[in-house]
Amino acid sequence: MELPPPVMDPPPPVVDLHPVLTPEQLGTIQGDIWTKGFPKYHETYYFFSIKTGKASLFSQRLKVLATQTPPLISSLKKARDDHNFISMEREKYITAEKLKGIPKKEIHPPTVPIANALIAFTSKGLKAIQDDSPSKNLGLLDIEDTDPAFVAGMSSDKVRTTLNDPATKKWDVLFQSTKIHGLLKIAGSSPEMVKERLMRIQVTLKHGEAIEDAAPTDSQVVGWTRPNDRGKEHFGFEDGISQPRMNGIDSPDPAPEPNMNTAQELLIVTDKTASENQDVRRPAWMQNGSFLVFRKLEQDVAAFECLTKKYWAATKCESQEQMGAKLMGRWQSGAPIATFETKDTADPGKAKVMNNFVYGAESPCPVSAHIRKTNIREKLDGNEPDQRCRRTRMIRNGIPYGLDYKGHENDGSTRGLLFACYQGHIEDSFQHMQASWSNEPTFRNADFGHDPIIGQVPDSSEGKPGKLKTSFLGSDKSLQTVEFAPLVTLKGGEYFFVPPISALSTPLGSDAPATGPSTRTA
Ligand code: N7H
Repeated sequence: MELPPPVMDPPPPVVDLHPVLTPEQLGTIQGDIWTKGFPKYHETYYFFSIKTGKASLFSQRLKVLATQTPPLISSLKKARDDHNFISMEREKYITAEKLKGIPKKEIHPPTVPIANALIAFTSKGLKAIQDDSPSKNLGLLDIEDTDPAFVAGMSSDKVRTTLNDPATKKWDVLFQSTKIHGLLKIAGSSPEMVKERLMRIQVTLKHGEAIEDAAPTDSQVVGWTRPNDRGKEHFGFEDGISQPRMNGIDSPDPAPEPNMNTAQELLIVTDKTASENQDVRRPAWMQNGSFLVFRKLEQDVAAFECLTKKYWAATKCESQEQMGAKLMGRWQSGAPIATFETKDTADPGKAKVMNNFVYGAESPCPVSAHIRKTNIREKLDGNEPDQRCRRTRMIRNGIPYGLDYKGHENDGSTRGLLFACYQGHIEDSFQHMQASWSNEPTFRNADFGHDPIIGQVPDSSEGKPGKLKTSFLGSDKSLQTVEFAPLVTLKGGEYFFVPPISALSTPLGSDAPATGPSTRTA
């Protein structure tokens, strides 16, 4: 007798209980503060200064910028609509080409011309606006206790010491400037689209009259998605796979706990307290804004390749690629080593969406690997509760800069990542991740050492650059350790606040003073 098919339990529904982003929030939160961020092939960061004595004029121009139609500063809604439009246009093009009998491989949809912009301020920039307009009350005193790192700035001794950052004299001249008040982050489909959008915003903000370049040298930093390896950063790995998801704009993450479904207050400033610090005090206008950490991180690709080439056999890895994957936690395709232990998968498309894994005592992913140091993906016993891990959540929307490395050790070029991440609280997120996890050799296990990709160590007492020490298990489960000079070097950066678009009109912006009747006589 044939048995009836077994009755299977339906899969448990994916529940995301976090509050949904409202239409008002989609219209006022700036559009890069999202997993997908601005669609882009090219991106320019322009750092500006509000001219001394010109903050009132700047505020007036800011209001003009905020209220222009069509908007020059993009909201989340605009970024989402752009992504949808691009997908639709691609689909339309592919369908039309297929109907003409063109094989799929030969179909290359044209790039949709698009540009988007974000504006952000340093604490010095907010202070400049406040000081010049006594009638404004930005409530900045309130944030000194809650957001001390933002108020101090990335170049302050306190922040640099916390992060083991190099001395500012080793930074690019632009970031040694003490006059960085604001940032325009412009992303687009082509350098021309980006340039045009930047110029229009500079004209609106009266460049030369109300604002000026933050440094006497070039005040722009330019990045692009690598033409031959779109999506991959310079060490050759697919980036931007694992990102937090917000209810109301992303589909829920079906992965088991701890998954990437993330409460709004961890990524944007809301009226909720996300911090352990219960006494969070921020003025109401900051709600729906987010803190942006920008770091220009130079990557020594020759050193990375040399390290894995020299040591993979000695450290009992199966291949040079496997050693790289042990350092990163993912193979170059993006496939996690937690799931694919011995070799990369032939299906990188599948691997790309494969964020559905957790670690455990037997995981093949070393606890020192970059992605395991920066996202623990397991409930921790001891003193780091799961909630602590969640509070480090950040949206990463960086872009590579510099020419591709072609295998000549001293090729005279520099390259790296323009790292940008958004979060609701810098101390809980970026700072905790970098200082207490990646730089901390005893986190989570004293045997495994530093994060080999972004770990930073202070110089020795004789002023010599420090070395990273990182360990992983070889194929025979023996502990293997490598020691090397850091592969990534900070060339400068800054902390910014990205206000909601509504705050650009009030209180940061203001109306032009009413002009009285003309006194001019004919
Ligand atoms: Fe990292 N890389 O391209 O090699 N990073 N990162 N990162 N990073 C990740 O999973 C890289 C940096 C995080 O949820 C991947 O999306 C490089 C800083 C976090 O599983 C790759 C640099 C900080 C994750 C890289 C750099 C972080 C992550 C895998 C510097 C924060 C998600 C792709 C030059 C302090 C972890 C992915 C998760 C993933 C690279 C910097 C954080 C390939 C080259 C400074 C949270």
